[in-house]
Amino acid sequence: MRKIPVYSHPAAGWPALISSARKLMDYQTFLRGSVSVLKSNQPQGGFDCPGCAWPDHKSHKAIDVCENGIKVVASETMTKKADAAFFARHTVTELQQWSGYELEHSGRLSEPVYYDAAQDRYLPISWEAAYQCIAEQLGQLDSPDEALFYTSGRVTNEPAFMYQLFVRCFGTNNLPDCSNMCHEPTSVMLGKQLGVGKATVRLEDFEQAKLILMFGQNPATNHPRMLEMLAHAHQQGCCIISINPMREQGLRKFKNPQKPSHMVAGQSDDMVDEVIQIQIGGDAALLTGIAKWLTKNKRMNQHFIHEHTLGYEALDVWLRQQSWTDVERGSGISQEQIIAIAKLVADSPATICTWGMGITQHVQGDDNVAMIANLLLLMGMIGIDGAGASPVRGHSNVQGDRTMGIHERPAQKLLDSLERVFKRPMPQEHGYDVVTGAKALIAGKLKVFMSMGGNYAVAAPDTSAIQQALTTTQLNIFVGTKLNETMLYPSANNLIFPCLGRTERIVTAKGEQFATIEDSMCQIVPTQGKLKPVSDMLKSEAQIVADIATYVFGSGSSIPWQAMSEDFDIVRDYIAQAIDGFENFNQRIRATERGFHLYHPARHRVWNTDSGKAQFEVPQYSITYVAAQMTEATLSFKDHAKDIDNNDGSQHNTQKIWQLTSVRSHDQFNTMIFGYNDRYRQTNRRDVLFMHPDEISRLGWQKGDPVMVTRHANKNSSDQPRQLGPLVLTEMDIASNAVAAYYPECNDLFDLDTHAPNSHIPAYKSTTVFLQRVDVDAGMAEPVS
Ligand SMILES: Nc1nc2c(c(=O)[nH]1)N[C@H]1C(S)=C(S)[C@@H](COP(=O)(O)OP(=O)(O)OC[C@H]3O[C@@H](n4cnc5c(=O)[nH]c(N)nc54)[C@H](O)[C@@H]3O)O[C@H]1N2
Ligand SMILES: Nc1nc2c(c(=O)[nH]1)N[C@H]1C(S)=C(S)[C@@H](COP(=O)(O)OP(=O)(O)OC[C@H]3O[C@@H](n4cnc5c(=O)[nH]c(N)nc54)[C@H](O)[C@@H]3O)O[C@H]1N2
Ligand SMILES: [Mo]
Repeated sequence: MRKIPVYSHPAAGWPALISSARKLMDYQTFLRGSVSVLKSNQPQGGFDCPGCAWPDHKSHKAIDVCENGIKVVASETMTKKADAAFFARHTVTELQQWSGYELEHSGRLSEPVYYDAAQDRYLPISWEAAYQCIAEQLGQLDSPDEALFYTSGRVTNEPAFMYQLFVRCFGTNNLPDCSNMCHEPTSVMLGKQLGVGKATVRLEDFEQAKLILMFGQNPATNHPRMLEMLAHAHQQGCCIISINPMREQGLRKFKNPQKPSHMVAGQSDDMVDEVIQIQIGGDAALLTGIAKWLTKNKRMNQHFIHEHTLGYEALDVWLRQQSWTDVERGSGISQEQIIAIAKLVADSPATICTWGMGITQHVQGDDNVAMIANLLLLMGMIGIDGAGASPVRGHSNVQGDRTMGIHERPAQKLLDSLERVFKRPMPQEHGYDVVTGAKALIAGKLKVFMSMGGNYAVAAPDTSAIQQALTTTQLNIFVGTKLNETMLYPSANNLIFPCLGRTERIVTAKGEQFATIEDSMCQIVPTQGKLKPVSDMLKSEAQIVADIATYVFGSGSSIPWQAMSEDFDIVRDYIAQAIDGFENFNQRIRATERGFHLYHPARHRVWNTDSGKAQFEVPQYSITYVAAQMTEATLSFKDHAKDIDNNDGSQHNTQKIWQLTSVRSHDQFNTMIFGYNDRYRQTNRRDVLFMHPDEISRLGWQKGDPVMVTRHANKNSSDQPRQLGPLVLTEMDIASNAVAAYYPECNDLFDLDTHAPNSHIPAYKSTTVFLQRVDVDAGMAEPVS
């Protein structure tokens, strides 16, 4: 019996758009916003939406926008400014107390500022004085490896290429990026198994697919434009299965803004045929069960396996060793149900697997991706129409940034071609990623931190420790559009540079420039902002990189930094020489309205792997890893139970161990909190803990109860137990051992030592916690309405 009230309004559609329009009004930028939205994701001189990385449909519908794209655009186009007057009104100590929502609504960063410790305030500084300071501080380092250069995935290709070039010319590969926290297991494992760490599908494949397995994704909130594709596929008879511990309401019904019958007559499409409510961290076990049945019953594609792959025998041996008991225990799904999915897979002539953070952000994230790739290879589902791997990237250009060389572990080929094109040695030693970089920061090994966009400390685990570490460096440089909590823990020299956003015009001495991005399906797309910049003191990211490079290397550098920043064609000519697949970049990007598709060898069954074949991988972790973690945590909890102040009076209630996952709400873009309403999950606050109503009553608790969440110390380090709360207990149709909270407020529950082995992705989607109901009526904040 499900007691959860079901969200009965369809996802997207006019209600969604109207709600966004109201948001735009709130942002006092309706006009600016609507002008820019109408140009977003449109051919000819529009900008690529700075929201998610889902591709644009080739038919260029009149308005190819979504509610969340509108919010992201509204956030960027707001006219309110966090300017000198704003910083004069608020000390940094005061701003440290502000929520993500309040910081987001403080407005656009609009002039360069530095931290003045005496006044505890940010004060204006000239660009020249700031660059001078950077050149001095970088010049004083004992080694270039004492500096860390982070990137977030909104940065377009041209500035990203210049930035990695600057960092490497400076002498380090310390180039972590948000990818390290996002689809890194995808990049690492698909790279190893298929030769390219990117999607093998194109949008057209969704029109021909017969089965879509969607793992760990909430597209109604995070990739709304994907819904239209899913609805279309579904209408054509494609079976869609969502594998998710949560029954995400936004997927149940979908109103298509492109369909008059939906917008006017109130009809809607059902999106998924079935939700497999898997246990958190249970995907590898589920995929093992499916693969086990397929191989045992010889329903795999033997011809493809023989022709194109290596490693089948080892996988087959391993699959035989896995018992159905373990498969069921690891996934929380019955053998019968798993076999039913396996039969669908066996019978489908064209299967796509799509996945998001529910797959990657686990200790077993690498294994999860490997098992998805294994499944596709078993069935020969790579290199045919309507089939393939569809990792769905987050930030609009996170994939492009990596292609441009933002990578702490660059391929030798990239370093060699940079050396050839720029005629200088490139650093060979691999650099720090997000996790190892944060640990080096905390250990005091880094003296300079630079952030090209993003909110490093808040997005990473161990937020407080990273914030404290940032106060101990010699120099921090933040290039961003909005103030955030990473910028509020200043070091001796601390600079914030405001930059132009995607929607704004980049006008240089050479005229108006357009940039490019790469979407989640390897399409290189032009993007050109159309709005007047919110302040005339903003610079483009390319300009900022060029200026820093000029101050650091002197104006006699053989690399024409300034010319590149003034004329993006020059950058593109270098990219064409240095990066595979970009030959004749300038011509090709102008040849068609929507850019071009990068050559993807695996789509053509060309395997750029070590062996020259596609490779099966055997998982590294036991498929009962999560269940074992829970048993271990239960035992260690019992040891400590007597120390715990159980206000509830009932031992039983607190002895259960839960898996906690962290998710995004409908009103945020990562750490940028637009509002408090999570429409499809029906909550108006962010301090919530989602739990199944049956579990709530089993505990004898009630919805609305304040609950403390405690995580055990990581036994592999000198870690301390971590607590979060009180959170408001909230009903959700979620798997029985699972609870969920919002990212990033829960990030101090996660530690830098718990991550996947190869990709180092933090385990944001699974950590064992125990819960205590507390009695803090007096202390609970009122929900925000
Ligand atoms: N509006 C909006 N759009 C966004 C973003 C945003 O914050 N707001 N962020 C962007 C970014 S950077 C990214 S990476 C994407 C993220 O997009 P998604 O991957 O959709 O993001 P999440 O909300 O983190 O989590 C996805 C789902 O994983 C499920 N899940 C949790 N644990 C497990 C598990 O063990 N197994 C399975 N199968 N599922 C699990 C959760 O229930 C949730 O439905 O969205 C991008 N687009
Ligand atoms: N617990 C938990 N933690 C997570 C996740 C999770 O699911 N759970 N998800 C992870 C994922 S998938 C990701 S991608 C990371 C995100 O990590 P980040 O990419 O670091 O975080 P964002 O919140 O996207 O960054 C927001 C900031 O980017 C700046 N910005 C916005 N637009 C621009 C621009 O055009 N140019 C520049 N230079 N700056 C700009 C603004 O100043 C803004 O404050 O978080 C990760 N952390
Ligand atoms: Mo992401």
